[in-house]
Amino acid sequence: MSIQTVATTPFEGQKPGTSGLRKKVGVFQQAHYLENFVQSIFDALGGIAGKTLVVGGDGRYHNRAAVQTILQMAAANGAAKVIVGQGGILSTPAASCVIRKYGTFGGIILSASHNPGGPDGDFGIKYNTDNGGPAPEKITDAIYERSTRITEYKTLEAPLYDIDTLGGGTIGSSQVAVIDPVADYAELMQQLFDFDAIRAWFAAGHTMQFDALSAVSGPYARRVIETLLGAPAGTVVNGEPLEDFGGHHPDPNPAHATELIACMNGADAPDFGAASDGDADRNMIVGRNLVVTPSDSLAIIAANAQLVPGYARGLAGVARSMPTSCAVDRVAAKLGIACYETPTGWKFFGNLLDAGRATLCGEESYGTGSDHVREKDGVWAVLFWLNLLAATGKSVNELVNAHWAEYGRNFYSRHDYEALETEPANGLLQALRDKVATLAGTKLAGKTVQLADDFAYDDPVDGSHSGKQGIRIVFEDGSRIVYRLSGTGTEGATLRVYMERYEADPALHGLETQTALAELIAIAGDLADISGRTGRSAPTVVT
Ligand code: G16
Repeated sequence: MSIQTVATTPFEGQKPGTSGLRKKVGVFQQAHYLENFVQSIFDALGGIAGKTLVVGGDGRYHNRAAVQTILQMAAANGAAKVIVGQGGILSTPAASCVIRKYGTFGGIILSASHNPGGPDGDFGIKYNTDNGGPAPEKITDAIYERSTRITEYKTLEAPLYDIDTLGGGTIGSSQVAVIDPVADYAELMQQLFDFDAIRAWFAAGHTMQFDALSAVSGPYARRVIETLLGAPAGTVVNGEPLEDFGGHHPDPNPAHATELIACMNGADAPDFGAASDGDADRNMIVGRNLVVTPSDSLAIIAANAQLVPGYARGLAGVARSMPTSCAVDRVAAKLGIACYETPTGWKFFGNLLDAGRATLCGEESYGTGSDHVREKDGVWAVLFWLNLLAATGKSVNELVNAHWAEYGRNFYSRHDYEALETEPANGLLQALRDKVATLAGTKLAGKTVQLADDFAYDDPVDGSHSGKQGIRIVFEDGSRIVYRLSGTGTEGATLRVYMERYEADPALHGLETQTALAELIAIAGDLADISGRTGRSAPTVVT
Protein backbone atom coordinates (compact mmCIF):
# COMPACT_ATOMS: atom_id res chain seq x y z
CA MET A 1 0.00 0.00 0.00
CA SER A 2 1.51 3.30 -0.94
CA ILE A 3 0.36 6.89 -0.58
CA GLN A 4 -0.14 8.57 -3.95
CA THR A 5 -0.19 12.32 -4.50
CA VAL A 6 -2.39 12.83 -7.55
CA ALA A 7 -2.26 16.04 -9.61
CA THR A 8 -5.68 17.52 -10.31
CA THR A 9 -7.38 20.69 -11.50
CA PRO A 10 -10.44 22.39 -9.98
CA PHE A 11 -13.99 21.59 -11.07
CA GLU A 12 -16.42 24.44 -11.35
CA GLY A 13 -19.43 24.55 -9.04
CA GLN A 14 -18.28 22.53 -6.01
CA LYS A 15 -20.19 24.96 -3.83
CA PRO A 16 -22.20 23.29 -1.09
CA GLY A 17 -25.90 24.27 -1.18
CA THR A 18 -28.52 24.19 1.56
CA SER A 19 -27.13 20.85 2.70
CA GLY A 20 -23.83 19.86 1.14
CA LEU A 21 -22.79 19.27 -2.47
CA ARG A 22 -25.51 17.60 -4.55
CA LYS A 23 -25.11 16.68 -8.20
CA LYS A 24 -26.13 14.01 -10.67
CA VAL A 25 -24.38 10.67 -10.11
CA GLY A 26 -22.60 11.08 -13.47
CA VAL A 27 -20.98 14.29 -12.25
CA PHE A 28 -19.62 12.55 -9.16
CA GLN A 29 -18.37 9.64 -11.27
CA GLN A 30 -15.99 11.87 -13.25
CA ALA A 31 -12.34 11.13 -12.49
CA HIS A 32 -11.09 13.25 -9.56
CA TYR A 33 -14.49 14.90 -8.88
CA LEU A 34 -15.23 13.31 -5.50
CA GLU A 35 -11.54 13.22 -4.62
CA ASN A 36 -11.19 16.98 -5.19
CA PHE A 37 -14.10 17.72 -2.89
CA VAL A 38 -12.97 15.32 -0.15
CA GLN A 39 -9.44 16.74 -0.21
CA SER A 40 -10.94 20.24 -0.10
CA ILE A 41 -12.84 19.23 3.05
CA PHE A 42 -9.67 17.88 4.67
CA ASP A 43 -7.63 20.92 3.66
CA ALA A 44 -10.29 23.41 4.78
CA LEU A 45 -10.26 21.74 8.20
CA GLY A 46 -6.51 22.20 8.47
CA GLY A 47 -5.85 18.51 7.78
CA ILE A 48 -7.14 15.39 9.48
CA ALA A 49 -3.88 13.84 10.66
CA GLY A 50 -4.48 12.00 13.93
CA LYS A 51 -8.24 12.65 13.86
CA THR A 52 -11.21 10.27 13.94
CA LEU A 53 -13.92 10.56 11.32
CA VAL A 54 -17.31 8.93 10.84
CA VAL A 55 -18.30 7.89 7.31
CA GLY A 56 -21.58 6.55 6.01
CA GLY A 57 -24.48 7.27 3.72
CA ASP A 58 -27.99 6.48 2.68
CA GLY A 59 -27.05 3.48 0.53
CA ARG A 60 -27.96 5.08 -2.76
CA TYR A 61 -26.15 4.26 -5.98
CA HIS A 62 -22.43 5.17 -5.74
CA ASN A 63 -22.50 5.07 -1.92
CA ARG A 64 -20.27 2.03 -1.61
CA ALA A 65 -17.71 3.28 -4.14
CA ALA A 66 -17.58 6.69 -2.46
CA VAL A 67 -17.02 5.13 0.98
CA GLN A 68 -13.99 3.26 -0.39
CA THR A 69 -12.59 6.45 -1.94
CA ILE A 70 -12.98 8.30 1.35
CA LEU A 71 -11.39 5.48 3.36
CA GLN A 72 -8.35 5.49 1.10
CA MET A 73 -8.07 9.28 1.16
CA ALA A 74 -8.57 9.49 4.94
CA ALA A 75 -5.78 6.94 5.40
CA ALA A 76 -3.48 8.80 2.99
CA ASN A 77 -4.18 12.03 4.86
CA GLY A 78 -3.16 10.45 8.16
CA ALA A 79 -6.53 9.93 9.91
CA ALA A 80 -6.11 7.99 13.14
CA LYS A 81 -9.40 6.16 12.74
CA VAL A 82 -12.46 5.98 10.53
CA ILE A 83 -15.77 4.67 11.89
CA VAL A 84 -17.91 3.27 9.06
CA GLY A 85 -21.50 2.06 9.14
CA GLN A 86 -21.75 -1.59 8.03
CA GLY A 87 -22.28 -1.75 4.28
CA GLY A 88 -21.48 1.96 4.14
CA ILE A 89 -24.87 2.68 5.72
CA LEU A 90 -25.57 5.44 8.23
CA SER A 91 -28.70 7.54 8.22
CA THR A 92 -28.02 11.26 8.59
CA PRO A 93 -29.35 11.43 12.19
CA ALA A 94 -27.50 8.21 13.08
CA ALA A 95 -24.25 9.70 11.75
CA SER A 96 -24.87 12.74 13.94
CA CYS A 97 -25.53 10.46 16.91
CA VAL A 98 -22.32 8.47 16.32
CA ILE A 99 -20.16 11.61 15.93
CA ARG A 100 -21.49 12.91 19.25
CA LYS A 101 -21.41 9.65 21.16
CA TYR A 102 -17.79 8.83 20.26
CA GLY A 103 -16.59 12.44 20.33
CA THR A 104 -15.10 12.29 16.84
CA PHE A 105 -13.56 15.20 14.95
CA GLY A 106 -16.45 15.09 12.47
CA GLY A 107 -18.02 12.97 9.79
CA ILE A 108 -18.71 12.71 6.10
CA ILE A 109 -22.28 11.87 5.12
CA LEU A 110 -23.06 10.60 1.64
CA SER A 111 -26.58 11.47 0.63
CA ALA A 112 -28.69 13.56 -1.68
CA SER A 113 -31.47 13.22 0.88
CA HIS A 114 -34.93 13.30 -0.67
CA ASN A 115 -33.63 13.50 -4.26
CA PRO A 116 -34.14 10.37 -6.40
CA GLY A 117 -31.28 7.85 -6.61
CA GLY A 118 -29.93 5.31 -9.10
CA PRO A 119 -27.40 5.71 -11.90
CA ASP A 120 -29.39 8.61 -13.40
CA GLY A 121 -30.35 10.07 -10.04
CA ASP A 122 -28.55 12.32 -7.59
CA PHE A 123 -25.64 11.88 -5.21
CA GLY A 124 -24.37 14.13 -2.46
CA ILE A 125 -21.74 14.63 0.19
CA LYS A 126 -21.54 16.86 3.23
CA TYR A 127 -19.31 17.40 6.20
CA ASN A 128 -20.58 17.46 9.78
CA THR A 129 -18.51 18.92 12.59
CA ASP A 130 -17.76 17.56 16.07
CA ASN A 131 -21.14 18.67 17.44
CA GLY A 132 -22.72 16.23 14.95
CA GLY A 133 -24.28 19.00 12.89
CA PRO A 134 -23.84 20.20 9.33
CA ALA A 135 -20.79 22.40 8.92
CA PRO A 136 -21.66 26.08 9.30
CA GLU A 137 -21.28 28.47 6.37
CA LYS A 138 -17.79 29.60 7.32
CA ILE A 139 -16.58 26.01 6.86
CA THR A 140 -18.60 25.24 3.71
CA ASP A 141 -17.32 28.52 2.23
CA ALA A 142 -13.75 27.50 3.05
CA ILE A 143 -14.30 24.07 1.45
CA TYR A 144 -15.63 25.72 -1.69
CA GLU A 145 -12.80 28.23 -1.76
CA ARG A 146 -10.28 25.40 -1.47
CA SER A 147 -12.01 23.47 -4.28
CA THR A 148 -11.41 26.39 -6.66
CA ARG A 149 -7.64 26.26 -6.13
CA ILE A 150 -6.94 22.57 -5.59
CA THR A 151 -3.90 21.15 -7.41
CA GLU A 152 -3.47 17.71 -5.82
CA TYR A 153 -5.02 15.16 -3.53
CA LYS A 154 -3.68 12.26 -1.51
CA THR A 155 -4.94 8.72 -1.70
CA LEU A 156 -3.77 5.28 -0.69
CA GLU A 157 -3.35 2.59 -3.27
CA ALA A 158 -5.03 -0.23 -1.38
CA PRO A 159 -7.45 -3.11 -1.97
CA LEU A 160 -11.13 -2.41 -1.26
CA TYR A 161 -11.81 -2.55 2.48
CA ASP A 162 -14.40 -5.09 3.67
CA ILE A 163 -17.13 -2.75 4.92
CA ASP A 164 -19.69 -5.54 5.29
CA THR A 165 -18.11 -7.34 8.24
CA LEU A 166 -18.49 -5.80 11.69
CA GLY A 167 -15.30 -5.18 13.63
CA GLY A 168 -11.95 -3.47 13.54
CA GLY A 169 -9.07 -3.45 11.07
CA THR A 170 -6.61 -1.14 9.43
CA ILE A 171 -6.14 0.60 6.13
CA GLY A 172 -2.62 1.89 5.74
CA SER A 173 -1.75 3.24 9.16
CA SER A 174 -5.36 4.22 9.99
CA GLN A 175 -7.70 2.12 12.09
CA VAL A 176 -11.11 1.25 10.71
CA ALA A 177 -14.15 0.27 12.81
CA VAL A 178 -17.15 -1.13 10.96
CA ILE A 179 -20.13 -0.61 13.27
CA ASP A 180 -23.77 -1.66 13.39
CA PRO A 181 -25.40 1.46 11.89
CA VAL A 182 -28.55 1.14 14.01
CA ALA A 183 -27.36 0.16 17.52
CA ASP A 184 -26.18 3.53 18.88
CA TYR A 185 -29.20 5.32 17.45
CA ALA A 186 -31.67 2.77 18.86
CA GLU A 187 -30.06 3.11 22.28
CA LEU A 188 -30.49 6.90 22.17
CA MET A 189 -34.17 6.59 21.23
CA GLN A 190 -34.77 4.36 24.26
CA GLN A 191 -33.42 7.13 26.50
CA LEU A 192 -35.90 9.67 25.11
CA PHE A 193 -39.22 7.89 24.68
CA ASP A 194 -41.53 5.79 26.83
CA PHE A 195 -40.96 2.47 25.08
CA ASP A 196 -43.16 0.60 27.59
CA ALA A 197 -46.15 2.84 26.84
CA ILE A 198 -45.66 2.54 23.08
CA ARG A 199 -45.24 -1.24 23.38
CA ALA A 200 -48.53 -1.36 25.29
CA TRP A 201 -50.19 0.77 22.59
CA PHE A 202 -49.21 -1.75 19.92
CA ALA A 203 -50.07 -4.69 22.18
CA ALA A 204 -53.57 -3.25 22.57
CA GLY A 205 -54.05 -3.77 18.85
CA HIS A 206 -53.26 -0.32 17.48
CA THR A 207 -51.84 -0.37 14.00
CA MET A 208 -49.38 1.63 11.97
CA GLN A 209 -47.81 1.77 8.53
CA PHE A 210 -44.29 3.18 8.21
CA ASP A 211 -43.20 3.67 4.60
CA ALA A 212 -39.40 3.74 4.31
CA LEU A 213 -39.68 4.36 0.56
CA SER A 214 -36.91 1.74 -0.01
CA ALA A 215 -34.42 4.15 1.54
CA VAL A 216 -32.24 4.14 4.63
CA SER A 217 -34.87 4.55 7.37
CA GLY A 218 -35.97 0.92 6.79
CA PRO A 219 -33.39 -0.79 9.02
CA TYR A 220 -33.85 1.84 11.74
CA ALA A 221 -37.65 1.67 11.70
CA ARG A 222 -37.66 -2.13 11.62
CA ARG A 223 -35.28 -2.45 14.57
CA VAL A 224 -36.99 0.18 16.70
CA ILE A 225 -40.67 -0.12 15.77
CA GLU A 226 -40.95 -3.83 14.99
CA THR A 227 -38.20 -5.45 17.09
CA LEU A 228 -38.04 -3.17 20.14
CA LEU A 229 -41.60 -1.85 20.25
CA GLY A 230 -43.31 -5.06 19.18
CA ALA A 231 -45.26 -3.75 16.20
CA PRO A 232 -46.21 -6.65 13.93
CA ALA A 233 -43.79 -7.58 11.13
CA GLY A 234 -44.91 -5.76 8.02
CA THR A 235 -45.64 -2.51 9.87
CA VAL A 236 -42.59 -1.12 8.06
CA VAL A 237 -43.13 -1.31 4.30
CA ASN A 238 -40.51 -0.74 1.59
CA GLY A 239 -38.03 -1.35 4.42
CA GLU A 240 -35.06 -2.61 2.39
CA PRO A 241 -32.68 0.20 1.33
CA LEU A 242 -32.13 -0.12 -2.43
CA GLU A 243 -29.56 1.69 -4.58
CA ASP A 244 -32.30 3.24 -6.71
CA PHE A 245 -34.87 3.39 -3.87
CA GLY A 246 -36.91 0.92 -5.91
CA GLY A 247 -37.86 3.79 -8.19
CA HIS A 248 -39.46 5.70 -5.31
CA HIS A 249 -38.91 9.44 -5.11
CA PRO A 250 -37.80 9.27 -1.48
CA ASP A 251 -39.47 12.45 -0.35
CA PRO A 252 -42.05 11.90 2.38
CA ASN A 253 -44.79 14.24 1.22
CA PRO A 254 -48.29 13.55 -0.09
CA ALA A 255 -47.14 14.02 -3.70
CA HIS A 256 -44.47 11.32 -3.54
CA ALA A 257 -45.47 8.93 -0.72
CA THR A 258 -48.61 8.00 -2.62
CA GLU A 259 -48.77 4.36 -1.42
CA LEU A 260 -48.95 5.52 2.20
CA ILE A 261 -51.53 8.21 1.45
CA ALA A 262 -53.73 5.68 -0.36
CA CYS A 263 -53.42 3.32 2.59
CA MET A 264 -54.31 6.04 5.12
CA ASN A 265 -57.31 7.12 3.03
CA GLY A 266 -58.54 3.54 2.62
CA ALA A 267 -61.38 1.80 4.42
CA ASP A 268 -59.04 -0.30 6.58
CA ALA A 269 -56.52 2.42 7.30
CA PRO A 270 -54.23 1.81 10.27
CA ASP A 271 -54.32 4.18 13.24
CA PHE A 272 -51.11 5.92 12.31
CA GLY A 273 -49.10 6.48 9.14
CA ALA A 274 -45.57 7.79 8.68
CA ALA A 275 -42.85 8.00 6.08
CA SER A 276 -39.23 9.07 5.94
CA ASP A 277 -36.88 10.17 3.18
CA GLY A 278 -33.67 8.96 1.47
CA ASP A 279 -31.38 9.58 4.46
CA ALA A 280 -34.04 9.29 7.19
CA ASP A 281 -33.90 12.86 8.43
CA ARG A 282 -37.32 13.90 7.12
CA ASN A 283 -40.70 12.64 8.26
CA MET A 284 -44.34 12.83 7.30
CA ILE A 285 -47.06 12.20 9.90
CA VAL A 286 -50.42 10.95 8.66
CA GLY A 287 -53.73 10.22 10.36
CA ARG A 288 -56.81 8.66 8.77
CA ASN A 289 -57.60 10.94 5.81
CA LEU A 290 -55.34 13.59 7.30
CA VAL A 291 -51.79 14.65 6.47
CA VAL A 292 -50.31 16.66 9.31
CA THR A 293 -48.32 19.58 7.91
CA PRO A 294 -44.73 19.66 9.18
CA SER A 295 -45.40 23.09 10.66
CA ASP A 296 -48.39 21.76 12.62
CA SER A 297 -46.42 18.68 13.64
CA LEU A 298 -43.71 20.89 15.17
CA ALA A 299 -46.31 22.95 17.03
CA ILE A 300 -48.13 19.87 18.35
CA ILE A 301 -44.89 18.23 19.45
CA ALA A 302 -43.88 21.43 21.27
CA ALA A 303 -47.29 21.83 22.92
CA ASN A 304 -47.27 18.24 24.23
CA ALA A 305 -43.57 17.72 24.92
CA GLN A 306 -44.11 17.39 28.64
CA LEU A 307 -45.79 14.01 27.99
CA VAL A 308 -42.54 12.55 26.63
CA PRO A 309 -39.90 11.46 29.19
CA GLY A 310 -36.90 12.96 27.37
CA TYR A 311 -38.60 16.37 27.27
CA ALA A 312 -40.61 16.35 30.49
CA ARG A 313 -38.10 18.80 31.98
CA GLY A 314 -39.55 21.49 29.70
CA LEU A 315 -38.31 23.23 26.59
CA ALA A 316 -35.59 25.87 26.60
CA GLY A 317 -36.97 27.36 23.40
CA VAL A 318 -38.07 26.41 19.91
CA ALA A 319 -36.80 27.35 16.47
CA ARG A 320 -38.24 27.21 12.99
CA SER A 321 -37.01 28.21 9.56
CA MET A 322 -38.44 31.45 8.22
CA PRO A 323 -40.75 29.86 5.61
CA THR A 324 -42.17 27.42 8.21
CA SER A 325 -45.63 28.47 9.46
CA CYS A 326 -45.98 30.47 12.64
CA ALA A 327 -48.02 27.75 14.38
CA VAL A 328 -45.18 26.97 16.78
CA ASP A 329 -44.80 30.67 17.64
CA ARG A 330 -48.22 30.53 19.28
CA VAL A 331 -47.20 27.54 21.37
CA ALA A 332 -43.96 29.25 22.41
CA ALA A 333 -45.88 32.37 23.42
CA LYS A 334 -48.22 30.32 25.59
CA LEU A 335 -45.34 28.40 27.17
CA GLY A 336 -43.43 31.64 27.70
CA ILE A 337 -40.34 30.38 25.88
CA ALA A 338 -38.24 31.88 23.08
CA CYS A 339 -39.05 31.16 19.44
CA TYR A 340 -36.23 31.69 16.93
CA GLU A 341 -36.72 32.27 13.19
CA THR A 342 -33.75 31.11 11.11
CA PRO A 343 -32.98 30.82 7.39
CA THR A 344 -33.73 27.54 5.62
CA GLY A 345 -31.08 24.92 6.39
CA TRP A 346 -30.68 22.73 9.45
CA LYS A 347 -27.16 24.11 9.95
CA PHE A 348 -28.69 27.34 11.26
CA PHE A 349 -30.18 25.52 14.26
CA GLY A 350 -26.79 24.20 15.41
CA ASN A 351 -25.67 27.21 17.42
CA LEU A 352 -29.07 27.57 19.14
CA LEU A 353 -29.03 23.89 20.14
CA ASP A 354 -25.39 23.99 21.27
CA ALA A 355 -26.03 27.10 23.34
CA GLY A 356 -29.06 25.51 25.01
CA ARG A 357 -31.37 28.19 23.65
CA ALA A 358 -33.62 25.81 21.70
CA THR A 359 -34.72 22.26 22.47
CA LEU A 360 -36.98 21.60 19.45
CA CYS A 361 -36.54 22.73 15.86
CA GLY A 362 -38.55 22.24 12.71
CA GLU A 363 -38.94 23.13 9.09
CA GLU A 364 -41.78 23.12 6.61
CA SER A 365 -39.73 20.76 4.42
CA TYR A 366 -40.76 17.76 6.54
CA GLY A 367 -37.93 18.18 9.03
CA THR A 368 -38.31 18.00 12.81
CA GLY A 369 -35.72 17.40 15.49
CA SER A 370 -34.34 18.25 18.89
CA ASP A 371 -31.14 18.70 20.84
CA HIS A 372 -30.63 14.89 21.00
CA VAL A 373 -28.55 15.12 17.78
CA ARG A 374 -27.68 18.01 15.45
CA GLU A 375 -29.69 16.87 12.42
CA LYS A 376 -33.38 16.62 11.82
CA ASP A 377 -34.54 13.13 12.57
CA GLY A 378 -37.34 11.27 10.83
CA VAL A 379 -37.63 8.18 13.03
CA TRP A 380 -37.35 10.35 16.17
CA ALA A 381 -40.34 12.44 15.01
CA VAL A 382 -42.37 9.30 14.37
CA LEU A 383 -41.50 7.98 17.83
CA PHE A 384 -42.50 11.33 19.34
CA TRP A 385 -45.94 10.99 17.76
CA LEU A 386 -46.21 7.34 18.83
CA ASN A 387 -45.38 8.43 22.37
CA LEU A 388 -48.10 11.13 22.20
CA LEU A 389 -50.66 8.65 20.86
CA ALA A 390 -49.77 6.18 23.62
CA ALA A 391 -49.71 8.78 26.39
CA THR A 392 -53.00 10.46 25.50
CA GLY A 393 -54.99 7.55 24.05
CA LYS A 394 -56.08 9.98 21.34
CA SER A 395 -55.92 9.52 17.57
CA VAL A 396 -53.82 11.67 15.25
CA ASN A 397 -56.97 13.48 14.11
CA GLU A 398 -58.09 14.14 17.68
CA LEU A 399 -54.70 15.57 18.63
CA VAL A 400 -54.64 17.85 15.56
CA ASN A 401 -58.22 19.06 16.01
CA ALA A 402 -57.68 19.72 19.70
CA HIS A 403 -54.57 21.73 18.84
CA TRP A 404 -56.40 23.86 16.29
CA ALA A 405 -59.27 24.40 18.71
CA GLU A 406 -56.87 25.70 21.32
CA TYR A 407 -54.43 27.68 19.19
CA GLY A 408 -56.24 28.32 15.89
CA ARG A 409 -55.14 26.89 12.55
CA ASN A 410 -52.32 28.16 10.34
CA PHE A 411 -53.38 27.11 6.84
CA TYR A 412 -50.17 26.44 4.98
CA SER A 413 -49.01 25.32 1.55
CA ARG A 414 -45.84 25.27 -0.54
CA HIS A 415 -45.88 25.45 -4.33
CA ASP A 416 -42.73 24.27 -6.12
CA TYR A 417 -41.83 25.12 -9.70
CA GLU A 418 -39.09 22.61 -10.46
CA ALA A 419 -36.38 22.49 -13.15
CA LEU A 420 -36.83 26.10 -14.27
CA GLU A 421 -34.23 27.74 -16.43
CA THR A 422 -31.79 29.41 -14.08
CA GLU A 423 -31.77 32.89 -15.59
CA PRO A 424 -35.51 33.61 -15.59
CA ALA A 425 -35.75 32.14 -12.07
CA ASN A 426 -32.97 34.44 -10.83
CA GLY A 427 -34.66 37.30 -12.70
CA LEU A 428 -37.95 36.64 -10.94
CA LEU A 429 -36.30 36.77 -7.53
CA GLN A 430 -34.30 39.88 -8.42
CA ALA A 431 -37.44 41.68 -9.62
CA LEU A 432 -39.11 40.88 -6.30
CA ARG A 433 -36.04 42.03 -4.41
CA ASP A 434 -36.21 45.33 -6.29
CA LYS A 435 -39.88 45.70 -5.44
CA VAL A 436 -39.92 44.87 -1.73
CA ALA A 437 -38.41 48.11 -0.48
CA THR A 438 -41.50 50.03 -1.54
CA LEU A 439 -44.21 47.50 -0.71
CA ALA A 440 -44.80 48.15 2.99
CA GLY A 441 -47.98 50.16 3.55
CA THR A 442 -49.31 49.45 0.04
CA LYS A 443 -52.26 47.17 -0.72
CA LEU A 444 -52.20 43.97 -2.76
CA ALA A 445 -55.69 42.82 -3.78
CA GLY A 446 -57.11 44.84 -0.90
CA LYS A 447 -54.71 43.45 1.73
CA THR A 448 -52.29 45.86 3.38
CA VAL A 449 -48.62 44.87 3.39
CA GLN A 450 -47.10 45.31 6.82
CA LEU A 451 -43.56 44.13 6.10
CA ALA A 452 -41.71 43.20 2.92
CA ASP A 453 -38.01 42.35 2.79
CA ASP A 454 -35.33 39.91 1.76
CA PHE A 455 -34.91 37.93 4.97
CA ALA A 456 -31.55 38.25 6.69
CA TYR A 457 -30.40 36.50 9.84
CA ASP A 458 -27.95 37.53 12.50
CA ASP A 459 -27.03 34.49 14.53
CA PRO A 460 -27.65 35.43 18.18
CA VAL A 461 -24.86 33.12 19.35
CA ASP A 462 -21.89 33.87 17.09
CA GLY A 463 -23.12 37.05 15.42
CA SER A 464 -22.65 35.71 11.88
CA HIS A 465 -24.79 37.37 9.24
CA SER A 466 -26.64 35.53 6.44
CA GLY A 467 -28.37 37.69 3.86
CA LYS A 468 -30.67 37.07 0.87
CA GLN A 469 -32.52 34.21 2.54
CA GLY A 470 -35.89 34.66 0.86
CA ILE A 471 -38.38 37.36 -0.02
CA ARG A 472 -41.19 37.65 2.50
CA ILE A 473 -44.37 39.65 2.26
CA VAL A 474 -46.27 39.86 5.54
CA PHE A 475 -49.77 41.34 5.59
CA GLU A 476 -51.43 43.19 8.42
CA ASP A 477 -53.66 40.20 9.20
CA GLY A 478 -50.53 38.06 9.74
CA SER A 479 -50.85 36.11 6.50
CA ARG A 480 -47.61 35.68 4.56
CA ILE A 481 -46.13 34.87 1.18
CA VAL A 482 -42.49 33.78 0.92
CA TYR A 483 -40.44 33.21 -2.22
CA ARG A 484 -37.04 31.58 -2.44
CA LEU A 485 -34.96 29.41 -4.72
CA SER A 486 -34.18 25.92 -3.48
CA GLY A 487 -30.59 25.17 -2.52
CA THR A 488 -30.91 21.40 -2.91
CA GLY A 489 -32.02 20.85 -6.51
CA THR A 490 -29.65 19.52 -9.17
CA GLU A 491 -31.51 20.54 -12.32
CA GLY A 492 -31.86 24.22 -13.25
CA ALA A 493 -33.59 26.20 -10.52
CA THR A 494 -36.55 25.38 -8.29
CA LEU A 495 -38.76 28.23 -7.17
CA ARG A 496 -40.54 27.67 -3.87
CA VAL A 497 -43.54 29.80 -2.98
CA TYR A 498 -44.90 29.45 0.55
CA MET A 499 -48.31 30.72 1.64
CA GLU A 500 -49.76 30.95 5.13
CA ARG A 501 -52.96 32.30 6.68
CA TYR A 502 -54.12 32.12 10.28
CA GLU A 503 -57.72 31.20 11.06
CA ALA A 504 -59.01 31.47 14.62
CA ASP A 505 -62.61 30.39 13.91
CA PRO A 506 -63.03 26.61 14.57
CA ALA A 507 -66.01 26.57 12.19
CA LEU A 508 -63.57 27.27 9.35
CA HIS A 509 -60.81 24.83 10.36
CA GLY A 510 -62.21 22.14 8.08
CA LEU A 511 -61.69 24.20 4.90
CA GLU A 512 -59.61 22.58 2.17
CA THR A 513 -56.13 24.11 2.30
CA GLN A 514 -55.83 25.38 -1.30
CA THR A 515 -59.31 26.89 -0.99
CA ALA A 516 -58.43 28.58 2.27
CA LEU A 517 -55.31 30.04 0.65
CA ALA A 518 -56.82 30.90 -2.77
CA GLU A 519 -56.56 34.67 -2.30
CA LEU A 520 -52.88 34.50 -1.28
CA ILE A 521 -52.05 32.06 -4.09
CA ALA A 522 -53.47 34.53 -6.61
CA ILE A 523 -51.55 37.46 -5.08
CA ALA A 524 -48.32 35.43 -5.07
CA GLY A 525 -48.70 34.57 -8.77
CA ASP A 526 -49.47 38.15 -9.80
CA LEU A 527 -46.83 39.89 -7.71
CA ALA A 528 -43.99 37.75 -9.06
CA ASP A 529 -45.55 37.27 -12.53
CA ILE A 530 -44.78 33.59 -12.13
CA SER A 531 -46.46 32.39 -15.31
CA GLY A 532 -45.07 35.27 -17.41
CA ARG A 533 -41.51 34.81 -16.22
CA THR A 534 -41.38 31.01 -16.04
CA GLY A 535 -43.87 30.01 -18.72
CA ARG A 536 -45.49 27.68 -16.16
CA SER A 537 -49.22 27.85 -15.60
CA ALA A 538 -49.13 25.64 -12.49
CA PRO A 539 -46.63 24.44 -9.90
CA THR A 540 -44.90 21.06 -10.34
CA VAL A 541 -45.53 19.98 -6.77
CA VAL A 542 -48.02 21.28 -4.23
CA THR A 543 -47.62 20.25 -0.61
C1 G16 B 1 -32.21 20.25 3.35
C2 G16 B 1 -31.90 21.10 4.55
C3 G16 B 1 -33.16 21.65 5.12
C4 G16 B 1 -33.95 22.38 4.07
C5 G16 B 1 -34.20 21.47 2.89
C6 G16 B 1 -34.86 22.17 1.73
O1 G16 B 1 -32.91 19.12 3.75
O2 G16 B 1 -31.23 20.36 5.54
O3 G16 B 1 -32.81 22.50 6.15
O4 G16 B 1 -35.17 22.82 4.58
O5 G16 B 1 -32.98 20.98 2.43
O6 G16 B 1 -34.00 23.13 1.25
P1 G16 B 1 -34.30 23.90 -0.09
O7 G16 B 1 -35.65 24.56 0.11
O8 G16 B 1 -33.17 24.87 -0.20
O9 G16 B 1 -34.36 22.89 -1.20
P2 G16 B 1 -32.50 17.69 3.23
O10 G16 B 1 -33.50 16.76 3.83
O11 G16 B 1 -32.56 17.79 1.74
O12 G16 B 1 -31.10 17.50 3.73
